[in-house]
Amino acid sequence: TYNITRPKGYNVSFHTNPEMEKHHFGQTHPMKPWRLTLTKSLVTSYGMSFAMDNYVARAATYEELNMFHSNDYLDYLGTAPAEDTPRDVDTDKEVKYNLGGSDCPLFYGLYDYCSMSAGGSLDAARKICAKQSDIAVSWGGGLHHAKRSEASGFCYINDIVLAILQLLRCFPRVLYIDIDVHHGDGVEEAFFSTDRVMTVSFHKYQPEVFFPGTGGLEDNGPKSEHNPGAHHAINVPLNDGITDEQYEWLFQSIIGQVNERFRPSAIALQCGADSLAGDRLGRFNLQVQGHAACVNFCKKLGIPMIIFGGGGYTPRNVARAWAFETAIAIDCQDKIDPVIPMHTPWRDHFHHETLFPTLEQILGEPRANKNTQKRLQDMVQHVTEQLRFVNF
Ligand code: ZLV
Ligand code: CA
Ligand code: ZN
Repeated sequence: TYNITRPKGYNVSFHTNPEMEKHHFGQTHPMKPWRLTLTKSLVTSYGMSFAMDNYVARAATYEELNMFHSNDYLDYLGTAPAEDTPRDVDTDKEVKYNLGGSDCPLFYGLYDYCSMSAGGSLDAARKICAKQSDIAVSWGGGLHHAKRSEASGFCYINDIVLAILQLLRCFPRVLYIDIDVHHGDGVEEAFFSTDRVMTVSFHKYQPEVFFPGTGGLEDNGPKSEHNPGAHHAINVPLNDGITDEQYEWLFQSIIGQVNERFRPSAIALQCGADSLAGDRLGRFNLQVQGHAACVNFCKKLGIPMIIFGGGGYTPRNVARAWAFETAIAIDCQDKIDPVIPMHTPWRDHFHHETLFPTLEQILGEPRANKNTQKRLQDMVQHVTEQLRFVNF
């Protein structure tokens, strides 16, 4: 029934590692690597795999992880537990590296999980650099909070930073865009002092209440004008309940301007799906269509791009969004039937049986929208003023 063909004039690559999906953060932890299995199930059932180059990426090596992360941190990460095996716990180090708490538990196979996530994103970056791919997809990546020597917010290894470092070997300027509901603090920090990477994060902002509490409108990079990174961090702090219509307007106004001033030669787009309505941790009212419109807008800029996953804690909605965004990447979004194919494995998980459930189906009663149009306009104005300082 589906006749999904390769996109005309460009090439899409899809980077996965099915071993990654088998890892567990623990019964009550919201991060479920299994959502990747559900995503792959939809992508395959719609026949999209025939339209892309599919790669099972090798795990990243220690040396590759070491391009961003410190030796002492990686060495401790490497001691992550084997189930029921006694090990030396160094409490001081666990505190220092933020490992073993409830956000970043030390679970069985942790090091493998991290190196596979990074392996997929690095593979994506290599294919973009080699011009073998124009849009490379790494749904197992997007772990934007990890720091050089510290785990944070379910993220241990910052695969995005590693992939961008790879892109910087062959492209003069990389634009990082982050539509996860959380602030992309780890990526922002890593490239804080360079004018070769501009970072733009859209997120819920309510310090002291919502993680990680950084990313205010006025936080635009180093305060010293002598630092090349000045004005190269853009933050779009939002309130609960933002709608598709507002988000699309904001995204297009901001990214449109950023593209004109910064002229990126490659894009890294983090597509955290916790910005969708009904997410277990998120607070927005975005539907798959509004989330995916961001991917479509970036695609139409015609610049080589890596698409990463990220957050997303209601697995059925994560899979819907990432499958539809894969369809946008291969330009078959108008060909696919919103009714989820009958032969889709785990089809009963999608209880509305459609790729696009209505807000009412997702939420019952939609969440109150606390974003005024005036505030959104002021934010666009602020970004316009920041970008006056940006000249490549
Ligand atoms: O989606 O967590 O609020 C990329 C991403 O951006 C916190 N963490 C931290 C700061 C001190 N705490 C509380 C500790 C929480 C313990 C475990 C949960 C368990 C069950 C349900 C929700 C949470 C939770 N944790 C909700 N928000 C947090 C954040 C971390 C959010 C990371 C987002 C990661 C993958
Ligand atoms: Ca974000
Ligand atoms: Zn998130």
